[in-house]
Amino acid sequence: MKVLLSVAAVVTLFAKHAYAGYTNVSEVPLYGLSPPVYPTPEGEGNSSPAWAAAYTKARAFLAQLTFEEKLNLTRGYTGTCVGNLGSVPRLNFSGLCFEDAPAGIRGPGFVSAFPAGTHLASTWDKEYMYAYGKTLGEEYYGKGVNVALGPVGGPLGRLARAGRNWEGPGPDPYITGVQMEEVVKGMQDAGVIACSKHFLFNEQEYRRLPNELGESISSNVDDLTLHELYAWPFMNALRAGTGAVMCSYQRANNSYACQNSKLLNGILKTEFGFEGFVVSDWQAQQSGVSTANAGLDIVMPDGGFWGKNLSEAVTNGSVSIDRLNDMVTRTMASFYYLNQNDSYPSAQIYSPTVQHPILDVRGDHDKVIREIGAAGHVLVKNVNKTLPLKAPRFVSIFGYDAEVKAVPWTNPLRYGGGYEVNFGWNTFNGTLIVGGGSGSNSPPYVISPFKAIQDRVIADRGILRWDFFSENPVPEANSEVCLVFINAYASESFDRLTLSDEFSDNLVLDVAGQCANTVVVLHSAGARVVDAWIEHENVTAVIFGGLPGQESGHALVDVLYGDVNPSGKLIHTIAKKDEDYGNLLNSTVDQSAFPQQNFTEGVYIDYRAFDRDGIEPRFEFGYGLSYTEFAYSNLSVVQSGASTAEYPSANVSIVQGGHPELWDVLFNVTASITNVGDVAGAEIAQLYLGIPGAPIRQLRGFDKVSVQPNATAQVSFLLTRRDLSAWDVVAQKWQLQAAEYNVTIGASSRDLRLNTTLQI
Ligand SMILES: *[C@@H]1O[C@H](CO)[C@@H](O)[C@H](O)[C@H]1NC(C)=O
Ligand SMILES: *[C@@H]1O[C@H](CO)[C@@H](O)[C@H](O)[C@H]1NC(C)=O
Ligand SMILES: *[C@@H]1O[C@H](CO)[C@@H](O)[C@H](O)[C@H]1NC(C)=O
Ligand SMILES: *[C@@H]1O[C@H](CO)[C@@H](O)[C@H](O)[C@H]1NC(C)=O
Ligand SMILES: *[C@@H]1O[C@H](CO)[C@@H](O)[C@H](O)[C@H]1NC(C)=O
Ligand SMILES: *[C@@H]1O[C@H](CO)[C@@H](O)[C@H](O)[C@H]1NC(C)=O
Ligand SMILES: *[C@@H]1O[C@H](CO)[C@@H](O)[C@H](O)[C@H]1NC(C)=O
Ligand SMILES: *[C@@H]1O[C@H](CO)[C@@H](O)[C@H](O)[C@H]1NC(C)=O
Ligand SMILES: *[C@@H]1O[C@H](CO)[C@@H](O)[C@H](O)[C@H]1NC(C)=O
Ligand SMILES: *[C@@H]1O[C@H](CO)[C@@H](O)[C@H](O)[C@H]1NC(C)=O
Ligand SMILES: *[C@@H]1O[C@H](CO)[C@@H](O)[C@H](O)[C@H]1NC(C)=O
Ligand SMILES: CC(=O)N[C@H]1CO[C@H](CO)[C@@H](O)[C@@H]1O
Repeated sequence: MKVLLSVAAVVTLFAKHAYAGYTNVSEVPLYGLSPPVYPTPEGEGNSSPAWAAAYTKARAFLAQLTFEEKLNLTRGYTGTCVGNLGSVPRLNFSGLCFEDAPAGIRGPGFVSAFPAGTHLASTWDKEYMYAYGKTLGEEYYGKGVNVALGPVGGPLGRLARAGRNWEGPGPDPYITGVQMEEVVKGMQDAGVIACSKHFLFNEQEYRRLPNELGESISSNVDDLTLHELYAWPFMNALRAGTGAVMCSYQRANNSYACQNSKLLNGILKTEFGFEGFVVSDWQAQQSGVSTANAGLDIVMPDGGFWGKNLSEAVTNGSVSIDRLNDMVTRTMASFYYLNQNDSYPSAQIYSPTVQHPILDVRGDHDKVIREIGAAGHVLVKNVNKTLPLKAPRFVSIFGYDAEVKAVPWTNPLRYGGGYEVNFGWNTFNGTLIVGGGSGSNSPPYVISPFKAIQDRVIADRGILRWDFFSENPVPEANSEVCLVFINAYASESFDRLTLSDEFSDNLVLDVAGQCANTVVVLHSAGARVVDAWIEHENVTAVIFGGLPGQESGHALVDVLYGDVNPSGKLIHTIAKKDEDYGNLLNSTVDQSAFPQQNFTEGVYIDYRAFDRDGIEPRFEFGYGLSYTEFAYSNLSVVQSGASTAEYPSANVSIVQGGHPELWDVLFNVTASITNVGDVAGAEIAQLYLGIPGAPIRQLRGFDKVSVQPNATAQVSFLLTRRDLSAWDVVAQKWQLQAAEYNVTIGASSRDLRLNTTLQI
């Protein structure tokens, strides 16, 4: 692929490495502007033999198409799927079916409701991440869906109250990258094209689209932050082979993301060597010629600004025929890359108002959903071994979040909320298993906490008392344990107004005031502050239950009763109060015609900011308790044979995912983890790296090991060239520094157990 000299290189000549001389990145010349990068590099299939073979087939297919047929493969039509690519009936090509979403197919029956992305991330378990992608992919395959609209790696979670933070892993790019990579692999091993989204900087819902006030919000992000934070996880998704990428709604450096040539032609298709196709988010296209030339390949859900206009634009030369051919070649290459020409099932998505045959694609996915559900629960408080419960005979249950529903649903397809439910929390809507909007799913059933606990209490020959509605329930004096269930809802299309709500806090305080053994379970779509009651002497245990999907109650009971020893850890910082997130709390509520959101904090979001500013969180990133305890020892760092030259070699071709040497392993770091408690458990050991000039600690590895009591297991972290590099804005390359790097192994980002340094 051609090397394009980007204006970013010119912009950044003012600065060496970081933006030297500037304390405020928004004062760097041309900040907030998006340099032009044209033309779109043609997809070539150079990344691997599989891509090369796919391109050969795609070109042969293209060669048979008429002009009209080519145009048909760049746009959506109304149909049974959420997105329906035009067809070529003459050649028996029936188009491609696109469906939502990242946590389960949204809409049809007989599909599973998986845990949300944030819940999966809380497991810190690569095998679960892969299994999630694989089983979810099997469901898409079973329904004949060609393109699954996930996984999500953006929003990353810059703003604590942003509405869609729960769809993807969380505000750390490393764990987000690992999860995207594993989910893409799993989905595509099942045969479905993964569509990694949203590219890029879709960090708030407020004014994400143009409206009567004016254009959408512009996320203004400097080049270093683009690379080290927001685009980082997409590199993993691309390396894993993602066949599609979705461009986002909002503007990026004042140019709409779906017509942003720097992002699509420059970063994605040149620097990251993307071979597949870019599809617009639904109605995200804001112009015709500009989107085509900036690298958009498919517009959804209809013809948008293309259709007849694209035909005219190609005819009059505003868009080249090569660009049109490239759009179609890229799309068909992904189709062939996944071997979808080889007896892929035809799409069977029906409207719920039409009687149709049953197509059950769930297999035994409930098992892995339950396991991931349990592994994603995070125990944050457990006084005097309150948990696990020891077969209590008198159990009291309180709170709207304990049972499936308390009032009739207004829309049965939008379980747990949706676009239409515009409030920051949902008092009486029942237990929360997933957030709202297009990232929601369609549960075949929901195991509520109440159901699962009741089954367990019955087996223990106990009794239950419950009250889901009162604001001031009265526990019976005989209660051995009082379980209080609350939640924090969030959805696509609006940002949250608070990180807690008074109704729920009062409910906890009310129960705790009367019950000496109060256990709080909190289902939340994003961070939720808990300081109103966390230190209450009667609140003896607290579980962040996340968004666990259809097996919610089972997964919880597995943890509550100790059948599964909790090992989940927080994937975002829980602050003591909303304001501790500072400027990273709210979305920008800019009423101007060209609203701006300057990402002047750079890479300092979540724990990076709390560490820099010395703000003590309530629970830090990476925190979570177990029913046992672990000791850390034997830290060792072994350098591999790979080159530690300052930059990756110049004369190596880019493959999908970027420069291949970025993935060379330079160091192997190992440590020993000993279970010093009395029950078996799993520990997630975390590696934080101190790169000179960067935040004091950044996650660059994690490893989960199961360890029997008194036994020791080894954890290992492989540090790649990219892990150790900083983005050099002048050279436009990842760069190692001849310096000392701090290596810290911890049980969380603040519970640091082992230290060493490595020298490059
Ligand atoms: C950074 O500079 C911009 C533009 O001059 C200004 O609006 C903003 O307030 C500055 N931010 C800080 C934190 O100084
Ligand atoms: C954002 O940055 C631009 C460019 O430096 C500056 O003009 C503007 O005032 C900044 N906006 C805010 C809200 O800081
Ligand atoms: C374009 O796709 C639509 C929808 O599938 C189909 O009805 C139409 O026949 C196709 N047009 C051509 C030229 O093949
Ligand atoms: C399209 O399918 C029909 C029916 O299966 C078959 O007869 C025909 O040969 C196919 N055409 C092409 C171009 O593959
Ligand atoms: C924990 O148990 C010990 C011993 O029974 C007791 O002294 C202590 O008060 C308990 N702590 C709390 C916070 O309940
Ligand atoms: C804790 O619960 C007991 C009832 O068991 C109650 O008497 C006491 O006041 C509660 N403590 C607080 C601080 O509310
Ligand atoms: C933004 O945050 C502040 C607290 O820091 C709060 O007072 C204000 O109401 C918030 N605005 C919105 C729109 O949420
Ligand atoms: C890393 O080192 C450990 C301990 O020597 C070893 O078991 C493991 O295989 C190494 N991993 C790689 C990829 O070299
Ligand atoms: C490494 O840690 C030491 C001690 O905390 C600190 O002074 C130094 O700045 C750190 N170096 C880097 C590169 O983060
Ligand atoms: C662990 O080792 C200690 C000391 O040797 C021993 O007392 C204890 O019983 C062992 N625990 C288990 C669960 O094996
Ligand atoms: C790691 O190094 C820092 C700085 O020297 C020190 O404060 C800390 O105690 C060390 N941690 C461990 C676990 O050794
Ligand atoms: C669909 C539904 O029941 N929505 C309710 C959820 O809870 C809120 C807040 O109490 C109510 O206002 C909604 O009507």
